[in-house]
Amino acid sequence: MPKDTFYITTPLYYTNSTPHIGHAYSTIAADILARYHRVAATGRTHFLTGTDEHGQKIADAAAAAGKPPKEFCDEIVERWKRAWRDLDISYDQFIRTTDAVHESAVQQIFLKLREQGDIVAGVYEGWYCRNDETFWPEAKLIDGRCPNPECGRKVEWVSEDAWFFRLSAYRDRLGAHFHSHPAWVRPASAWNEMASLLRGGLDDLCVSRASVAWGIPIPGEDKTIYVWLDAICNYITAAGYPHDMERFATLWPADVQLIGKEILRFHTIIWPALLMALDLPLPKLVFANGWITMEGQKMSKSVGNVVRPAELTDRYSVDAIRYVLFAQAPFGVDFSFSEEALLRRYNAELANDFGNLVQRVLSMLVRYRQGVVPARSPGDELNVEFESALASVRECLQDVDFRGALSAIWERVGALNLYVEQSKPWVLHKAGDAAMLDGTLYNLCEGIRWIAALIYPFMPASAASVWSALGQTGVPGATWEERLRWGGLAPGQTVTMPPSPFPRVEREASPA
Ligand code: ME8
Repeated sequence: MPKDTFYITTPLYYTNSTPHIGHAYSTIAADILARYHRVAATGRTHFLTGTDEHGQKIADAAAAAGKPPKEFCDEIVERWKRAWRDLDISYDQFIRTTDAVHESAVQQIFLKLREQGDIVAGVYEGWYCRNDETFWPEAKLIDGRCPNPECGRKVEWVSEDAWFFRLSAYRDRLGAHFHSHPAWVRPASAWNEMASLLRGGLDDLCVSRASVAWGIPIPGEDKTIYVWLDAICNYITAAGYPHDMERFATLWPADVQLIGKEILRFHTIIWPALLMALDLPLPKLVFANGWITMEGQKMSKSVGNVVRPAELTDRYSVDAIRYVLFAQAPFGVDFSFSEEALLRRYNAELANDFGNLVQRVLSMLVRYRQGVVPARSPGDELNVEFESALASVRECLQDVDFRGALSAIWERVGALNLYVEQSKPWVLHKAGDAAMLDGTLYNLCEGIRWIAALIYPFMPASAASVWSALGQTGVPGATWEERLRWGGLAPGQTVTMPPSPFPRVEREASPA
C-alpha cells in the first residue's frame, strides 16, 4: 500500500505536568489542520498526539507524589486526555511512550542501529541537566548552571560507559537536505537557525543512561535508552514501524510535524539523522510554533506563569479560545497572552461581527418568512467573492497560515454585515418588495452556511450549531468539495434559531 494518508503530529507532552494554554496551542493547531484535511477532501488524515513518560524528571515527579512512575503517569495521562476532550481535539491516535508496542519498537530500533554501526560504545563524561534531560558542553553553562533560560538549575557531572549515536557522520547529508529543501523547516528563522547550527559541526549523541532506571531497558544491559531517543521515535512507532510495515507505508513520511521552537534541534537535526540511519524518508515539514508569553517570558510550568485552558473556556467557550489563539499572531511568531486582548477580540469579532450577524439574519428569516428559506434570485454575484474566499482559506491552511485563513473568512463576515446594512431587508419588507426580500434573505442565509463550513476546522461546535440550524446534515461542510457550491441551501428548507453562538462577555468590574 502506498502512502495515502495526511499524517500530522504534535510533540509528546511530559507527564510531570498538566496542560496549559501553551500545550493547547500546539495541539489545537494540529487539530485545525486535521479537521481541515478531513473536510477539504484531500483523502485520509491521521492525527497523532500523546505523552512522553520516561526519564529522571518523570521518575522524580512520581517519587514526589509518592507513587510508582507508571501509576503516576496513568493518572496524569487521564488529565491530558480530558483536557483534549474538553478542547474538542479530534486526535486519531494517542501514544504513550510506556505502551508495550512502542517500548519494543524502540528496543528494535536501538539494536538495529547498533548492529549496523550507527550506535557505538564510548564513555560519557559531561554536565547533565536533569530537568531538561540534556547534556550541556561546559562552554554553554552559565555560572555552572543549565543555560536554558527557563531552567537555570544546577547541572551534575556524569561519567559512565555509554552508547553513542554517530550524529556527526550525518552532518553532510543533513546539510545537503537543508539546502535542497529550504522550506522543510518553518518558519524561515527556524530553518536558518538550524542550518547555521549544522555549519558549526555536530557531536555524537549519548543515547544510553546508566543512572536512569525509569526508561526503556537496553536488552541485556543495566542501562536504559536516552528518553529523547525513546520519545522521538514515537512518530514512526505509532505509525507501525517496525511491527506493521504495511500500515507504516500508508502514513510515513509525516506531512506536518508541529513542535515548539525549543525542541527544534531534536526534531530537525537528531530526528532526521536517525531517519537517515534507518533509511527512512524525512518528514515533509517541521513547523515550529511561536511561544505564548506572559510579560515577555515563555509560559511554562517551571516559570510558574501558566494559564489553564479551563480557566478561559468556562468564561468564553472552547471555540472562542480556539479562535482567539490563532487570530492573534501569525503561526511561528511569539505573542503575549492577556485576557484583556482576548476579551476585546471576543466581543468585537465573535460576539459582534459573527454572533450578531447569525442572530440578526435568522431572526429576520423567522419574522419575514416564517423561518423558511425563500427562492434564490437570479443574477446576483455574491458567490464570486465566497468562492474566492474558499480558495484563499484552502491556500492558507495548506500553507499552515491560520491567521491568514481566519482573516479571509472574517472578510466575508464583514461583507455580509455590510450587505445587511446596504440591502436593508426591513425596508424591503415594509415596501412589500417580496422578490427582492427573498433574494436578499437567501443570499444572507447561504453566506452564513458557507461561513459555518469554513470556520469548522477552527470552531467545530459553533460551526455545527449554525450548520444544523440551517437544516444541514453531517459534519459542517464535509466535504467542502461537495457542500460548498453557491446555491447549496435548498429553498423551502426550514431554519431554526440557534442559541447565540458567542454571547457578549462583560468586563469583570475591577476591584475598588
Ligand atoms: O518538550 N507556547 O514536552 P513538553 C507555545 N516531551 N507552545 C508551548 C508553550 C508555550 N508557552 N509551552 C509548551 C517536551 N508548548 C518533550 C517533547 S517530542 C518527541 C518530546 C508546546 O511537555 C510546544 O509545542 O515540555 C512545545 O514544544 C511543547 O508544548 C513542549 O511540551
